[in-house]
Amino acid sequence: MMKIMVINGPNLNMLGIREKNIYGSETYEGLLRYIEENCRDDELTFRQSNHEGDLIDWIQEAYFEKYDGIVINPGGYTHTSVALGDAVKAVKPLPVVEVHISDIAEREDFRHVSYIAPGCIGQIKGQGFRGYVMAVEMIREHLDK
Ligand code: CA2
Repeated sequence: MMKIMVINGPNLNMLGIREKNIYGSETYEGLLRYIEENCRDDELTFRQSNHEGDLIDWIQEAYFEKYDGIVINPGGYTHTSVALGDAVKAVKPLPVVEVHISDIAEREDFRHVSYIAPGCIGQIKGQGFRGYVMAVEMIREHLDK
């Protein structure tokens, strides 16, 4: 059993309300239920905030509270936040996996850049909600090695 923090960044609480063509029609609550149901063996802590500093505080909390890993969808901060990228690097060797519901490589150019990815053990994009479950599995495989 792993202790994993699942962090969602800005606007992900709006899932299922708008932009259903891009992110699907399921809500944020539906996302949490989906992850729970598919990661029954693990102890998951869910966090969501629209504020950059909250995300940084939680990354540090996961480190100090000895979590086994972090799954993070940093939302739009992915493409802007040096501070969030630094936070991920600061908690090394805690494994962090970056997740995007949509395929950011197939969208606008400004979404092709990630300030978070360099500190992560992996990035999963374009797999919908399943990406979060794949990220937990990626952490498990990383720790098993
Ligand atoms: O594909 C993803 O998961 C993203 O991280 C989602 C971010 C976006 O800025 C990234 O480039 C890719 C945005 C999340 C906004 O979610 C909404 C959901 C419903 C309605 C409006 C926004």
